[in-house]
Amino acid sequence: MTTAPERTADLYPTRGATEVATPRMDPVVWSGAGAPGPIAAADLADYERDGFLAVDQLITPDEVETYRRELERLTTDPEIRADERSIVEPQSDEIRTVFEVHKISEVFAGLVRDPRVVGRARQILGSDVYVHQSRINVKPGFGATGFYWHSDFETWHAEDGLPQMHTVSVSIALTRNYDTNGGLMIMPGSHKTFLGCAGETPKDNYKKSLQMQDAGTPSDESLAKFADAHGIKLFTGDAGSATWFDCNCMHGSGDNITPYPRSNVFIVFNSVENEALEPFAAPVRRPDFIGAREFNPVR
Ligand SMILES: O=C(O)CCC(=O)C(=O)O
Ligand SMILES: [Fe+2]
Repeated sequence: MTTAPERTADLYPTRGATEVATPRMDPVVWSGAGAPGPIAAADLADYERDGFLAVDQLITPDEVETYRRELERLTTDPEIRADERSIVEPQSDEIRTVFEVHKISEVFAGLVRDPRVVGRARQILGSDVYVHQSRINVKPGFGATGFYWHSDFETWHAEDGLPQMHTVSVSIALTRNYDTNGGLMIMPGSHKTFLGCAGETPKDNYKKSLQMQDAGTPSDESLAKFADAHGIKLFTGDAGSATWFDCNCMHGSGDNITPYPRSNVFIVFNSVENEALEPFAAPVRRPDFIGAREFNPVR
């Protein structure tokens, strides 16, 4: 098994024989208090405590239209459908996710560079940032499957080699999030504990885990403990609203059996000071379109 070089201590052990909880060793907000940026000081303090920050209207209705059209174009283009970047629903065979949209679409590349977007990421992480992953998620309704509970950092550490919790995600709603159509749920405050999961990572785990999570899945007992301690918050809001959340939040989403689609664009910013190393707990790296290996700062 390939492991990270000896000199890089593994702060967050995972995928061993048993589940292990480790207290977070890293800051949540990496810039000093009062650091300039689009996020107000009080909101930054809430983000530190809860691990997330909801923004009611990050982009305007006109912009939502632009991004929604682009999502439509990408998910109906046969060439993109055939590309390895596209993941389809296990049941219906419909496109569920397209990765690396900031590379295959000028429109989404522009969104990443938008000061309202990258500015908040820089402010939270206190440094220049690059895109570790970007994707559009489509939950068309009438039975699209959800994402089981997980910490993104658990996977990015184990399988992509991110050494520290110096990473933030933004999920921008392109359709309205009701309380019924499979919206994002986060356990507030869960980002302060790292839950190392039990079980070795199979080779090519990502192919399966992108459709249905297996390795890197917390036990029922731990999820119950986390939920009792932290509660569960569901994010609702209009298209154009956004949820910023720390890489170690325990989060997931349910199936969408309503007729109302739920689509979003999802961008993961990592600090340039936290470049991906070798996987900490997996035999091989995941492909670059899932975990970037170019660390060029967003300009
Ligand atoms: O937006 C969602 O439903 C959750 C997606 C998610 O957790 C992920 O893409 O890692
Ligand atoms: Fe996630």
